[in-house]
Order: sequence, then C-alpha cells, then structure tokens
Amino acid sequence: NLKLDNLFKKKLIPRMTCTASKKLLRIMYKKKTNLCLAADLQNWTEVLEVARTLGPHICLLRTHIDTYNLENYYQVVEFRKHLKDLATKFDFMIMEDRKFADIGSTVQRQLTSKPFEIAQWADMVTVHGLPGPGVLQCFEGLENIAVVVIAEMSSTGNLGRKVSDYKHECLKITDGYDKIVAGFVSHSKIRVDRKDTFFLQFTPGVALNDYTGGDGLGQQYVYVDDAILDRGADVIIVGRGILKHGNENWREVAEEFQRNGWSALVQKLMN
Ligand code: 6AU
Repeated sequence: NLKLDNLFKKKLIPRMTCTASKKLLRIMYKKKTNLCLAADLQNWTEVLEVARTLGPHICLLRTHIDTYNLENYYQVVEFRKHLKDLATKFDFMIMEDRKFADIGSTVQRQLTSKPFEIAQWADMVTVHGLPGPGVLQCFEGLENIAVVVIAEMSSTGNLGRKVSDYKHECLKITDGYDKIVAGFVSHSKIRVDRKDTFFLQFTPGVALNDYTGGDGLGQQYVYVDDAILDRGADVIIVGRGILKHGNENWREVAEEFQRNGWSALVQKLMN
C-alpha cells in the first residue's frame, strides 16, 4: 500500500545514517519480515540447514560462532563462506552476537583475529555499552561492519536494569557514531530520534502465544505483539521459539512469527 511504501522509502530509510541498518530496513520491507533467527544449534551444518530452510522468512540471522562445533580454521572458513552464499541467495543479513565488552584496542583485535575473523563476514556485531565510547570508536575504519549496542538485556535480575538510566547511558555513548551504530538490543522501548536519525530496536526473548514459563536459566519471554507494540521492537530475535520444534516444523513456526511480527510492526509504524 502507498502509505506504507512512503513511510519506508521516504521517511524511515532516508533517516538512517548507518549503511547496514538502511540495508536491513530495505530487506525487511521487501520480504515483509522483521524476524531475526537466533541460530543456536550446536552443529554448524545444522546452522546452514536452518539458514537454507528459513532464509526466505528472515531479515537477519544471528550467529554465536564460538558455540558451533567448528574444529579448525578451515571449517570456520567453509562455514562462513556457505553462510554468506545463503545470505546473498535469500537476501538476509548476518549479526554475530559476540557481545564485546572490553577496551577498544582489545575489541579491535578480537574482531580481526583467527579463527573467527568476525569483521570479515558479519554485517553487524553486538557490543555492551559498559566500556564506554571506545568500544564504538574501534570500529571506525572497519568497513562493512556495523554495531548493535546492548542497552537492556532480557534476563532476570540483569544488572543493567538496576543501574539508574543504564539504558540511556548506552544511548548517549553512541552520539557521534551514527554511521557505525545500526541500533540497540533492548527488552523495552529505547527509540530516540537524535538529529533526525532512526535506529532499529532488536528485541530477544520473544515467544508465540502458546508459551508459558522461562527457560530455567534466567531468560524471560514476551509475546510478539507485546515485544513490538508495547516494548518498541522493530526486529524480533527468536531462537528456541522456532528451534525447539523438529526441523520438519521450522518453516511453519517461522512463518507464524513472520506474519505476527510483520503485522504488529506495520500497526506500530502506521500509528
Ligand atoms: O529465543 P531464545 O531465548 O532461544 O534466544 C534468544 C537469543 C539468545 C541470546 O544470546 C540472545 O537472543 N539475547 C541477546 C542478544 C541477541 O544480544 C540479548 C539479551 O538480552 N537476551 C538474549 O536472549 O541467543
């Protein structure tokens, strides 16, 4: 519809300074999906399988490369090559959820060192705001990789929520880094329009309405509508909500997240 087309192409996308978030929003609009798959499977060949199966339904695939059973550097290279090929084929982006939290010079080395060489293949990477602006500064000069700052975690008792205004302090350190920062991971609303810049909010801990209870290790879940309409999510990050089902059901469940997520996002943005 024309109003939605205008909203994305004339209002939201032009207000993004970060190339990666512009690209992500274009993909979301084109594929009508705000679903990010948290590809938390142990076997790297299964990660490729889920990427192949769900590729048409996701805008973003979130990796934890250090949790896969990659045995050597050559397997890492093979894995990332196949994953990049699938990302191109199905038009999704890749976010490595590395959650960097060190001084800039260390993070710079962590980004580039073997075996993972994250800066070479990830479109985005997560960082904690805790170290301050140095954790963002170290991305200057690195091309083709953007940062997503973790402003508020989803887990029970996380310390960020106990420190007064931690979330907004995370926002403040991104001042001057609009080109590098694609957005924020947050479990509650964080949208801030700074100098007319639009950032994306990524929200993990999302489940379908059939869900009851946590995971026993502190994860807390909210429903899709709640995440988007009440908590401000633009992109929902979903792992076990899909992967706990057998691989024959992955697609069907992902489609339900896609449908619910997209309709809630359209409802939120059009209001
Ligand atoms: O849907 P789940 O609970 O199976 O997986 C959620 C994924 C996990 C976490 O590592 C990640 O989202 N996550 C993050 C991220 C993405 O940074 C932050 C957070 O606060 N909570 C959280 O669950 O792979």
